[in-house]
Amino acid sequence: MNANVLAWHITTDTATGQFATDVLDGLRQTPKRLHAKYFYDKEGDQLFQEIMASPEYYPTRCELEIFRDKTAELAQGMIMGDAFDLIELGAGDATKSQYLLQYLIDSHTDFTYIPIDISGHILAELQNRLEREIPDLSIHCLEGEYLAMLDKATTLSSHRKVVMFLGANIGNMEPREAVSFCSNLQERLQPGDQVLIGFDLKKHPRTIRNAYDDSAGITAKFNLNLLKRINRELNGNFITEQFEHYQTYDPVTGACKSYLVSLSEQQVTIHNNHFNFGRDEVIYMEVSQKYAIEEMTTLAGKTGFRPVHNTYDSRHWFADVCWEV
Ligand code: AVI
Repeated sequence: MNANVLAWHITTDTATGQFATDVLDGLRQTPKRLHAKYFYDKEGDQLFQEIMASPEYYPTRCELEIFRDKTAELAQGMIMGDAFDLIELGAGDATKSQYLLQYLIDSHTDFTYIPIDISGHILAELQNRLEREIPDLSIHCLEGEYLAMLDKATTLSSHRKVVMFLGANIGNMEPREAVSFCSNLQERLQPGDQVLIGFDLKKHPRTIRNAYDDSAGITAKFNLNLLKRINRELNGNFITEQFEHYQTYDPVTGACKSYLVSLSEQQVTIHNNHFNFGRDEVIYMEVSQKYAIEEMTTLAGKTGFRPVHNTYDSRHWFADVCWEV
């Protein structure tokens, strides 16, 4: 048994096993598809940092502008006198939320910051840094899946909850998935609890397409890296030069989708599973859904929330919306 096969057997019921199952299932579908959540291995994280720094990728800078320049506006709905828990789903390094945390501390607000992330390592670094930079902050990290940890947070305290889901991550859900995600969130909250969600808005179609098809080709590398990851971790033999990144944006539906196109007729093998690709056949990789203001409001209404306030960046390209149960 070679090392790869051995590794395969050892890990079939772990995270790698789930990765394998999702990849094999996805490539058996028509059209073939891979899940964008698997973009983020070490190389993928690094490429995503480069995307965020690229001149074309505007969403991160827009949301940063909101948190840096409109902090009081963001905070206005949250501060009600009573203590609350400020929960952040997928906190990462909290670059944006740190402005809000500092603002709430400076205005003597009684709250506990509860960052949730699947990476314990990221949380440990975050906690260390915030304890140094905002010494008065009360922080309680929760490592795990968003909704499971949200359930845990509700058992930790009976305080009012404000749940943040930033970074236009909701855009990486198909519209029907966004509905079920928001409904699941709403079911876990109590009347008076709030959510603060970051949405990337519809805008000139070329601006959006360029953001996902940058001239330096970083987004292309980001997508192709998932094929490399499959080769590395699942004993695959994708020839990445035989695939090309292709981006679409439909200004009517707001769906911005990325694909990898097979440049030849070819067969790919992933641990004894064979997949045939026709020339020009695509793998659907990711949706980054863009919203109109009315579409955000409709989503709130469908999932049991009442829209309270939208905070925009100066160009109205991005919105952080506050909804209440
Ligand atoms: C993480 N997520 C919100 C990014 C987006 O804009 O959809 C991921 C991304 N994919 C390509 N570029 C950025």
